[in-house]
Amino acid sequence: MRQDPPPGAAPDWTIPQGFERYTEAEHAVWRTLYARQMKLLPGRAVPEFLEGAALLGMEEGIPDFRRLSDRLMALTGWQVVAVPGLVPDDMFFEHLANRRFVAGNFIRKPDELDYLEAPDVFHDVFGHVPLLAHKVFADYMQAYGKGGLRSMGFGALHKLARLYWYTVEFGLVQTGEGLRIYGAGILSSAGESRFALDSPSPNRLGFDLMRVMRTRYRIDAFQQTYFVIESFESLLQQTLETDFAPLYAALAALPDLAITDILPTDRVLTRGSQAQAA
Ligand code: HBI
Ligand code: FE
Repeated sequence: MRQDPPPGAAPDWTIPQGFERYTEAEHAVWRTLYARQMKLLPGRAVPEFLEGAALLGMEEGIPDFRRLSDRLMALTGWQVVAVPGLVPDDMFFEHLANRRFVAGNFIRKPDELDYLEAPDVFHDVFGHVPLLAHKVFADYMQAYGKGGLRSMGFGALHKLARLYWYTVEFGLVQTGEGLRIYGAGILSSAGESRFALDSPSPNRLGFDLMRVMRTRYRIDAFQQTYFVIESFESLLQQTLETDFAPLYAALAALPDLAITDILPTDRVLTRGSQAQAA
């Protein structure tokens, strides 16, 4: 069954950003969140994220998606388009497959700076867009969108959604300087930016494609397990070179893994105490 877009939205679910309608108070919420994250993220975020944010210029207030898209188009051929909230999976993948990132145009209220509900413009744009200025990551996002469309033919969307969750939203990466954050769900959260790297509570495990697609996730609290990639190049290579069809067939016969399971085959960087989750 195909969901219809809400009134005022185009058939592809996009809406005008309405940049002119933002109030000074809404821009101020953005600046508060931006300043808070930029104090935390040097030395925590992957350098490519910080470079992307600087290149795109996001410090003055909620960015105008037209200006953002112009800059991004010149760098990696991506655009940012506004949507009213969550869009259906097939529409989401369709946009990614065409190098369009969908972003909510609304911003959280000043008294809910740590809110977790529907992704707002700060999560979507601050969290996700800087890495779209990086060529390899930008290609990974498009490959994910194409893979998403294919996964629907195998009834395997919920398995592939876990890959998005544990990479694009909550991924960590190994660098010469130590672990760094690249997942947008972490980068846009003050609490989780600290927790993901510093806390002894969560597991930190080496990334493995099959392993990740078997692992459930939670959306209502800090993660209890993070997966660590070696590089964006290796992540992209694994997704481009893998034929997912046999993986989906194998996954259908394997039980799901609980969020905190650790397998004998896992490369364990941190065996978490899970004290935070108790
Ligand atoms: N819609 N606006 C929006 N943002 C998302 O991140 C999103 C979505 N629709 C579906 C979706 N994500 C999922 O399919 C992915 O998490 C896999
Ligand atoms: Fe997100």
